[in-house]
Amino acid sequence: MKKATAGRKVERDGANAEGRVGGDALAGNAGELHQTTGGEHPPLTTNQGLPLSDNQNSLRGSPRGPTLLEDFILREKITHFDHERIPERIVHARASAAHGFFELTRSLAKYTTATVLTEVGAKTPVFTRISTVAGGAGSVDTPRDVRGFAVKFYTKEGNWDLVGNNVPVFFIQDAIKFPDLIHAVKMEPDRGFPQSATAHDTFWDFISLTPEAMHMVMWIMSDRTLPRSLRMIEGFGVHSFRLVNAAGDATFVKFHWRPKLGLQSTIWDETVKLAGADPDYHRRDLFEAITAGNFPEWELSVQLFTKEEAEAFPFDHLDATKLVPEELVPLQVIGRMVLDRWPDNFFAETEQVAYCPSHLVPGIDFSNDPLLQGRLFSYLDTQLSRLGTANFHQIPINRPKCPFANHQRDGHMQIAVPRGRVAYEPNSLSTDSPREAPSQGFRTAPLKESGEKGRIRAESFADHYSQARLFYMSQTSHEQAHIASALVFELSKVEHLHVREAMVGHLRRVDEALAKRVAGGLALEKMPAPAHAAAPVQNMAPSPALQIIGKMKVTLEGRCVGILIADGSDGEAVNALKKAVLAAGADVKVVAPKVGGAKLADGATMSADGQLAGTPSVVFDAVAVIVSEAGAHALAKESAAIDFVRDAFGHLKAIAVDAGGRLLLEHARVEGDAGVVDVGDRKGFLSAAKTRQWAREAQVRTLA
Ligand code: HDD
Repeated sequence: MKKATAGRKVERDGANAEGRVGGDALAGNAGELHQTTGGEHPPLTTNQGLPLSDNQNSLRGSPRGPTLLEDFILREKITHFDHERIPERIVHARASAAHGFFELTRSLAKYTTATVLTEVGAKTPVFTRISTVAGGAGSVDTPRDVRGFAVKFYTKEGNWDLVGNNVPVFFIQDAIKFPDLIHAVKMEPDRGFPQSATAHDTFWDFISLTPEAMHMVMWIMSDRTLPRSLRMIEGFGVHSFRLVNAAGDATFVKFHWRPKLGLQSTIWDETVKLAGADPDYHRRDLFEAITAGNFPEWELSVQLFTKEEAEAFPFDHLDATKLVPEELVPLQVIGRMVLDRWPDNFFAETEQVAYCPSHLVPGIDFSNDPLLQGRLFSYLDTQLSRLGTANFHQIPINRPKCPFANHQRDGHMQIAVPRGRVAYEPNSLSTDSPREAPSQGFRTAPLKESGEKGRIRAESFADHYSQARLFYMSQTSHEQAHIASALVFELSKVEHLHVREAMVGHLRRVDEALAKRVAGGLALEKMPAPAHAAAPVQNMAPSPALQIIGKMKVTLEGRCVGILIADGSDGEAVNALKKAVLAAGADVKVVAPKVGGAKLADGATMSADGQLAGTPSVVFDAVAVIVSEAGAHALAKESAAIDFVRDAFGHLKAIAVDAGGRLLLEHARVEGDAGVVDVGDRKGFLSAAKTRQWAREAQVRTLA
């Protein structure tokens, strides 16, 4: 009979045969064969520091008997595991984040005392989290959704959180509507779907009854909510804030982040397919860029205006559904943000980071925007619920990098060990306890208030359509078509006819032609009456700065080209193209039917970065097909290869082909146009790849 040693630890080197009996040898230690060897591994311990001798087997009454309650090691491990999750954010649960720095290039000393905005050349550490809004933490990266753009500046004077979005306006004017808005957009409560989508009844029902949302609706129906990369989105502080100088004078300010790589979006069909091809598309893209040293960068700009200037605007800038056109108040670039370090741990940093619009520094102050005022309460309250303690500021990602001291004490998870007798202020018993600092401390900039107390919406907030119209009218014709088509798509998912009609009624106030296109796309029998407008709709001068196409940078920098190869491909042609694309600043990935690679015409093997079935062309900005005639015939039988070229064409991408590649296009019934270029014409391909083939769109889909 074997010795009763089944539960005993097997030696790491596997030499001790004594313990290798029964389940121990089979289940317990099979994985050990693959553990790394060498290096200095510290002993595995419990949370109390007790070294473990066995992490594979729980304590059992006999080798095949019950597990014992005595097994405190098992219980500690499982208990901790059971408590691993904290409540996910009610909005903005899905996100990616990175560390970096903000460098000031132009001083705003005339307007503010905030050193982060006055010390040119100083680098302030930041942690930036970019999120979707509606989906849960495990939802895909690419729904049609607004992106949150939250930056924590660890300044010398405390943490400043600029918690914005990639859209400069918001759905509602008053924070009291926020829970309704979010309940409307989230999964419908009786059925639990759709996840992360506005295309459903409750969202559009709420919107159709909320005219102030129309401006933001234009933005979310545009391709702004379908970003190509998180590195290619803009960010906005949305609200007006105030900068306060040493004399106590206040100037209104709006903050804008502009991506160095230019603004770029995908198109709807591409986005839908991306969600299946790679649910982590944006996270992977950001991770790969940062780990490769291609650090994403944004310029920070401000719009500055006085109270008197604001009074002359044809809208109220305290209303978060309004933007200040940059043609009216130009942007001034004041610095840059570079994200150069991926977090070490997703939970500890990206999940536990706690942003609050109420985190600001001396020299920056709030405005009376009623949405902002409500946010000042909501975020702190949310962090208490999410992180479970008022001591969340002690978590490393949230801790200010400047000294901080006060008399707040105790509470759950208190990490600090305050010394001394005194925990109050004023006091006469201590010589070194923290005291208020009148000269350097935060001061609220004075503002005279007068008027009637009450639940009253200012009359200056009544114009809900003029800027919606401004946005729509400022777009190129391609972008207008995308907005109209997005509205048709979304409203087609709405079951209630009266909601569809109500929305078209609103669109009639934005632009009659747009309303007609959407009504046509929905096949409405008759045109609904225009919605009531509480204020006359103004015709504002178009603002080209609101476009995407106009702002797309003609570049391959930060983009990626996919080259499809197969057995028999011309390796020289592939390498020459690779070299040219890399020189233009883009990344290159080779796709082949098998990930191990393909046997080239010269007999050499070229390895692949992706398998064709799992690497569709949607993940690339432009593609090339370099295959032999036999290769083309073989690929013609693969739907993944046909989809590869058809989608690249349908998504308006440049395609480089050799003779075999052209053959595959023929099989896919892709006729070709100016964006389909011979692989030898590298200059032609690079120039086509730097943009989209907009002229092709009418050929490949019917837009509203
Ligand atoms: Fe909010 C999170 C941006 C209005 C209440 N919001 C959150 C985040 C961003 C924004 C980027 C994620 C922060 C992170 O990465 O952790 N929110 C905005 C913008 C708004 C806005 C730009 C309008 C201009 N939010 C808004 C209102 C309320 C909230 C009016 C409530 C009255 N937002 C929250 C929240 C969240 C949040 C529930 C969820 C998680 C969190 O705060 O930390 O408190």
